[in-house]
Amino acid sequence: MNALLIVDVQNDFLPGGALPVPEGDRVAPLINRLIPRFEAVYATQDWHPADHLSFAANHPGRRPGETVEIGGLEQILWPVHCVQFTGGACFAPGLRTAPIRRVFPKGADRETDSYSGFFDNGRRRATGLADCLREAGVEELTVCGLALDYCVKFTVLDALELGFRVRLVQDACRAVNLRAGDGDRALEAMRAAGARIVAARELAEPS
Ligand code: VGL
Ligand code: ZN
Repeated sequence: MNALLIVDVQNDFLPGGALPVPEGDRVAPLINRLIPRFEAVYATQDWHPADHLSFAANHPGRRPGETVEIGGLEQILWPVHCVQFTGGACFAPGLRTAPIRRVFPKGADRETDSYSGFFDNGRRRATGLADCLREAGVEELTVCGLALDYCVKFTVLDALELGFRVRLVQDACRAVNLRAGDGDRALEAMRAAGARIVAARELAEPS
């Protein structure tokens, strides 16, 4: 089975949100048109407690974009975003969420960030997504969402390592591009690891 995985299409990642991804609002309409092509649709949701250590605000004197070390892992500091049960953590209003079978929250542990939808950044805990996909008989995963150079990239790389075939829908993703070119480098890393990079029109129902 081929499933669609929608990564972190949440208010805080849209223009005007706390951690805005340029053109992040463009992906929902494309994703809505992809959804009917899939037997199963899953989503991840960045889901942090207010005291999460990925927030610069929780490190006095530090600013977003700086890095710190937490528990032996390098951590980029972000603006406060996707705090549990706040509007910023909600799915983008334009996204059709009814067809989503199951949502996998990530980043709930204060000490550990989680870019991948499968594991936290220290690979200490699984979210349950891999088991869920295997139980459902999913062999190929089609991935879209935000942000291309963080959560989408790490989700795709883990999916490949776990043995799923992966297609990445390039135009249904947008990058943060903290450094210019991050999005392009992320695409190249995913391609090199075995992902097929496709465009939404190759998958969406012909109209
Ligand atoms: C993300 C940075 C911090 C993402 C989440 O969804 O790509 N990026 N938290
Ligand atoms: Zn986050």
